[in-house]
Amino acid sequence: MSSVVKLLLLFLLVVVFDHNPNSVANREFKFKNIASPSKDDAASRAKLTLIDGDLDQGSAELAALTDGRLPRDEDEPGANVFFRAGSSGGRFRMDFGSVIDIAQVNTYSWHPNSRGPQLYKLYAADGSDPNFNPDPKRGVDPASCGWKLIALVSTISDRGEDGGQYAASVSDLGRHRYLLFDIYVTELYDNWGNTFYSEIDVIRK
Ligand SMILES: [Ca+2]
Ligand SMILES: [Ca+2]
Repeated sequence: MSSVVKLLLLFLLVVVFDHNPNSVANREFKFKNIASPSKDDAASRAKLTLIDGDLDQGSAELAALTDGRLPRDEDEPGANVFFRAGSSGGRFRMDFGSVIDIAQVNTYSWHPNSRGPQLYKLYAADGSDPNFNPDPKRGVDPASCGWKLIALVSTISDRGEDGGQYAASVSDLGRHRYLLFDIYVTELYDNWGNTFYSEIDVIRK
């Protein structure tokens, strides 16, 4: 495949966002353009591993990202996964055990202010690259060790309207065994910019 065609394919990847403002967000996680979180998707059987960064003391375990359970209200730390307050985020890996054809990756978050929006880079790999490094820490570009950058996902609004429930959906990722989530803080004004991630769904083709 020529590099021009590859470039075009990269831009054809569709990323969709959705937002329920504080006034209407509720435990049902219903969105206009993105399906509600699922209990029974490929992520629910995947193995999650923290690669870099520390989860906050008040955060749930990584497994809460794929347990199909959702927070019942807008500020429920124990039902969300978030990196340590004051840190700049971190990285975790999802391993499906074998290569699967991924139709969608959907990420869901909920918080009444700056920990609501999402900002992350999504990478994928099939593990076949001889230089594949499953654990690239911050400072190592995953694209230099067998990972492919799939998308930069940002639901951050320029209207300063931060709170509520967010969903982001990346489509048509192709065939991969691993996903790497490189998670960033959404703001640096204070220590409270690490997103409350409630669930991540991976939908097979
Ligand atoms: Ca799920
Ligand atoms: Ca969950």
